[in-house]
Amino acid sequence: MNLEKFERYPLTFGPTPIEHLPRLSDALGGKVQIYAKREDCNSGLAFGGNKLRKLEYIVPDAIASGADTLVSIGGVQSNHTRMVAATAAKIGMKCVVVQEKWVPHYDAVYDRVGNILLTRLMGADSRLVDDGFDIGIRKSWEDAMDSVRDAGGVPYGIPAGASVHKYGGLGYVGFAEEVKAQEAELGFKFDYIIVCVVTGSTQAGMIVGFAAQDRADRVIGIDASGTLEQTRAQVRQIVDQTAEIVELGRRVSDGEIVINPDYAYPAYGVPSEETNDAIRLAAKTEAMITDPVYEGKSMQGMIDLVRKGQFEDGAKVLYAHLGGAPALNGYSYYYKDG
Ligand code: 5PA
Repeated sequence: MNLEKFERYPLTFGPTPIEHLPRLSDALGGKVQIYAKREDCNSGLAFGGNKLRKLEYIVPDAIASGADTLVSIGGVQSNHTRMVAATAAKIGMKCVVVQEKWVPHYDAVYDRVGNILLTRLMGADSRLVDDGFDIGIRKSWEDAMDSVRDAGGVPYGIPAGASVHKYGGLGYVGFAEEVKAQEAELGFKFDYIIVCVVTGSTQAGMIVGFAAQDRADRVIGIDASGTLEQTRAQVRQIVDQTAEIVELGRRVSDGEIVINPDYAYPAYGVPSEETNDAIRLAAKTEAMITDPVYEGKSMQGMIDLVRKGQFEDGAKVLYAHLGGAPALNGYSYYYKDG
């Protein structure tokens, strides 16, 4: 496998810390030890998160293309569009982000606080549109690219979640290599890795990276999209494309792509009561803040799987915390009593 041959523009602090979560582990019976890899603390750019690892491999291509404007897309409270806006500010480009109505959630300040507030603050042209949830290539995004061209600019398109981009999977191949190096220092190996999945390139990159270590099936994706088949197909496609460009040297089998659909209810972007309880438990035991759209659902999934005895006694579980806490501000009513 060869990740080194790709140019990387640093946007993060470097390897992210792995933190033991003893109080959460105890609260769940103490038979499984839970750790978190803190991707949410990976950068000083606008609170960081998983998109920056991906964007580190995309920025060199954007600069080389001669573009002057990054164009991307997400929901109203998208973390990804916040990260694209941050990246554009940092590298001195303009930024247009389309923010679709992906979430049936109603809150008076939903489009004023959290991610979208930060996105605007960093100078991005944030365009609200009424289209609903879809992780694929969108007309609204293509329209935004055209509008930049019409104004004499040179756009560089980054799809939802930086996922179906030719280099979208590379960042999380690097994650797997980083975990391996950290395990050597820690003196033990993780038995399972838990990761939230929506547009797919985070898990897909991990699958390719861990496939090189023959343990891709230990990466358990917790779906938060609610559109399992589309997400699964997108993960499959990104796995194949990424495996090819990093020269993994073999095909990843379907059995190595593990996605659990049980926690995405009631809908993308809407937390269940169980999601909110998971968010509260992680906050109260470890001061680890998760959000109602993504990490709260993977936290819920991990908690439920531990409680159900899905992991053998003594197992070490690594929760990939991918960021996303700013969205909490758009959901304040759920948490008015904690
Ligand atoms: C997101 C995505 P993938 O999209 O790579 O599968 O990652 C899922 C995910 N956790 C997990 C957090 C905090 C995320 O932000 N967010 C999207 C966004 O627009 O913010 C791409 C959907």
